[in-house]
Amino acid sequence: MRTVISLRPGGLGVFTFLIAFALAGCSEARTAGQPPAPLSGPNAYLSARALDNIVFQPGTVADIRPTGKVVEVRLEAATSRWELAPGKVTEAVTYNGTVPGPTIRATEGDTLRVTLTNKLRQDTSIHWHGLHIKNDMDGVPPYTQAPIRPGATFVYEFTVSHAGTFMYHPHVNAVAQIDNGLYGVLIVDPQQPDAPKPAKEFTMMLGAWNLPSSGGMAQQAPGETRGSGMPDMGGMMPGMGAMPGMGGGSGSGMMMNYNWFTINGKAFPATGEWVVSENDIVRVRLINVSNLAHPMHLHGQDFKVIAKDGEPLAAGLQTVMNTLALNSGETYDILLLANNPGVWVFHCHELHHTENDGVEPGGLMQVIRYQNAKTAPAAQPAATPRPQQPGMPGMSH
Ligand SMILES: [Cu+2]
Repeated sequence: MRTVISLRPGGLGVFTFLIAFALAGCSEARTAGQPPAPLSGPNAYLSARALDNIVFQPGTVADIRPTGKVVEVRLEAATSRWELAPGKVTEAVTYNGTVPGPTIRATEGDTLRVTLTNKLRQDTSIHWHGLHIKNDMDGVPPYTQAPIRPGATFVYEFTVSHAGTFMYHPHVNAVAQIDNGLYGVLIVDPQQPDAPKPAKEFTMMLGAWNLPSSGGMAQQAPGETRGSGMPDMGGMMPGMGAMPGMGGGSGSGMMMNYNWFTINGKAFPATGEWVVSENDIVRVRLINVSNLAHPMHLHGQDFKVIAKDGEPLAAGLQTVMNTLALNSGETYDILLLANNPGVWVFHCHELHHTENDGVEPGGLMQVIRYQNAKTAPAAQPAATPRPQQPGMPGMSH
């Protein structure tokens, strides 16, 4: 049978439309992965469609084979003093003395060999969150291995399964160990480069801490049940009682009284600034290791979500948005196109998470500064004290 294409006027219209559509699709396929034509002019930032031209094409190969290359890492779990923000130092639990621990970066198919020495006074392990690995390397005592005892060393060795944004963390007394800083970023690169190649890449690992309060609760809402609302709880905060190296509580009685929130181990303003240039394509890897959800909101421009839990999203699922909620244990990769010069913030929109122990601004707030962009002049001191607003909803006093 032959297929007859009607050339009646109406049919022609549809046919032409289909051809145009197909050509548009081809043209998109040809340019996919290429940097977009730079937008120019003072109003370039007004285009809501600027990200449409950027289609992420992952470089991960379909048939991943071992590369024969070995990536060797030595980790030491120990308690260390760690500064979350200027003047705020805590006794943290760390890999190699920092929060997060060292970023481990390998290529899919590499052998990753990690030697972990446990300098804590309690058991630990490492779980490779998101990787497809052999069961005995998954780090979950007592099922896949015996717990790593204080003073002991354990070697994890496995073939890195696939590209993406992942993390590593203990799977023993996990609340106490993770909430006090024991975690790290694991980035696996594809065997062929992703496209487009970003001009800048940043990683944002979100953590929450349950620390003795200094009583700052100026912004605390009624009904909030954080430790800062109960001053006499300070001395018995589990952040201390369950601290490895300080007696080794189980952590099971820990309350969800998180009062410090960190990006890569630092609370604003210690989060620093990301500097970008106009028309940069910027890739951000977001990782939520905390026990809370964080709706991360970007000012001034949108971003495109390109991967979830390490898995690249198909072109049609790469969604443009400005607020991305990360649940506990999730990772996302996003691309943004820097087309709106200025100084912008990328912050958690659960606004208690942009406080340091109840005081704003703090916590999960990242400044993105376009090169040479200026910060607004500092405010003048108020001429008169602000009036009390005792009945104001949402205020604690
Ligand atoms: Cu949050």
